[in-house]
Amino acid sequence: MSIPPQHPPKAFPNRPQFSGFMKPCRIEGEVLNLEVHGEIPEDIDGTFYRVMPDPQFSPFIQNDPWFNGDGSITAFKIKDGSVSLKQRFVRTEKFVREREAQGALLGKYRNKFTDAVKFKVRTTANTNVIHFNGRLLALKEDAPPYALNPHTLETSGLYDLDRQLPSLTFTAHPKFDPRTGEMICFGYEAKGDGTPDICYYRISADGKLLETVWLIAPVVAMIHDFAVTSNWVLFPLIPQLCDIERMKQGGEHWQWSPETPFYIGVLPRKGAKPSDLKWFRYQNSFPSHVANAYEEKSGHIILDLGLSEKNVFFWWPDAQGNSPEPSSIHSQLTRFTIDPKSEQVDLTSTKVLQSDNSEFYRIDDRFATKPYKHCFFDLMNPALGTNFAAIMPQLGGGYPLYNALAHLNIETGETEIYFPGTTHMVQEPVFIPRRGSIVEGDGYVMALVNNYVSMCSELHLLDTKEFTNAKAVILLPLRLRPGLHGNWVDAADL
Ligand code: V55
Ligand code: FE
Repeated sequence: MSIPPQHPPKAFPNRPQFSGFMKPCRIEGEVLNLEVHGEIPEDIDGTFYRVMPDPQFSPFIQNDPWFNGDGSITAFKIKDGSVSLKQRFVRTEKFVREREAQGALLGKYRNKFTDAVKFKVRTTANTNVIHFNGRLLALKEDAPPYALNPHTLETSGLYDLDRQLPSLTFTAHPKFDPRTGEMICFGYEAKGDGTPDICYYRISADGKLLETVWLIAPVVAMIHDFAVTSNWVLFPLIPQLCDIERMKQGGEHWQWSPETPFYIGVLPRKGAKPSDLKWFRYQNSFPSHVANAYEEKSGHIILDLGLSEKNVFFWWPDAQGNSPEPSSIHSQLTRFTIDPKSEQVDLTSTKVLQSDNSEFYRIDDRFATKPYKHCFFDLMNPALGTNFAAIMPQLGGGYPLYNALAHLNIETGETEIYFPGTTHMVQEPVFIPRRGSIVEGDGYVMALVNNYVSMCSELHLLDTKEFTNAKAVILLPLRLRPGLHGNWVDAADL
């Protein structure tokens, strides 16, 4: 297929994912001294980086999903109680060539057969932004990272680890060992579209490739997030499957498969052979993000992640075209206990840690891979009092909505809720440790909030000692589209 760009660029489609709060933002720039209501504690000194999919141009294909927008990075720098923001698009090959052409060239989400031109790398770099080895890395699971300058947000280019990168792909959810700073990574469809190959690799804090293990998945499935303990890594396969023949015919990269179990691959974290990989199975379900994983004294693995009976990615239906009504999707923070030595690979029981519909689990990252008890996340509970009728015309669509932030104490089972307002929705939170404190969960939680009356974004800052009230609300003079992931980077580490 080859559809040339339109001159002048055409308007965005009249569809939910391009309407209301979801209208593309497309702004690059800087705002100093954002308006602060309340007070920002003096010990907060660092930058909150986050990324959103934000299409530079209107797509030439039908019903382009939110996940296909160009990666735009926002950096909120906080120092001495004041906040500034900077925002830049990642200069991906796609972005640069479309700007030259003055219109969309890339076709469907992860389907190169629908592009108007041939790309070397198709990625939009729109899913996560991490700080590693002096660089900011903009990640999407279909390609290597793009590296950016953490101060200017200028793109320096693809990050290939000085040509050491073993895989064509790099997860948007690498994990970090809190003690060594080692980055634990993988890529799936690692030998190209439709391949069952998984490449597992570890990178030292100073950017040296430590180990590579090539693996084969039982099905070509999306592996969006994964989990790491002291001695194991776990790969949860989402039953969204890829079929290269369907792609060649111009179809979708992904199709929901109700017949496919939820597979969890378990591999020793260090020194593994491909034959050490063991596939556990659970009934067909949708694993969303991982909160954390660790080992019990017995050697059993605890894996905490979001789990839904229905297809969370409702915009990629099953072979019959069926997908759930978005508001009927309910994902719960769920605990699997896995004996990695067991010959019994069929998992039959789980424990729901928190029963509300939730997503975007974050922890005190100093406790990643280790026993932990504090989890922060987004939840949707209509009973909290959101005025849906008032905000409906501006909601837009094509992505899930969450109306509150939660703090779960896993030990006591108690959940504290922060409700940002009756005409607001929340984005993914980040945790900021309190300066000088080594107590798990002692610090602050920050999240972007969509205000559907002002139609602008806000940053809400909470102290975990008083979670239900905001310590500060920082008003932005602009609307940022819903994003995916972000991270807090302390000034001392920049
Ligand atoms: C996710 C997001 C993506 C993607 C695949 O949240 C999975 C999950 C923003 O793009 O391409
Ligand atoms: Fe994610």
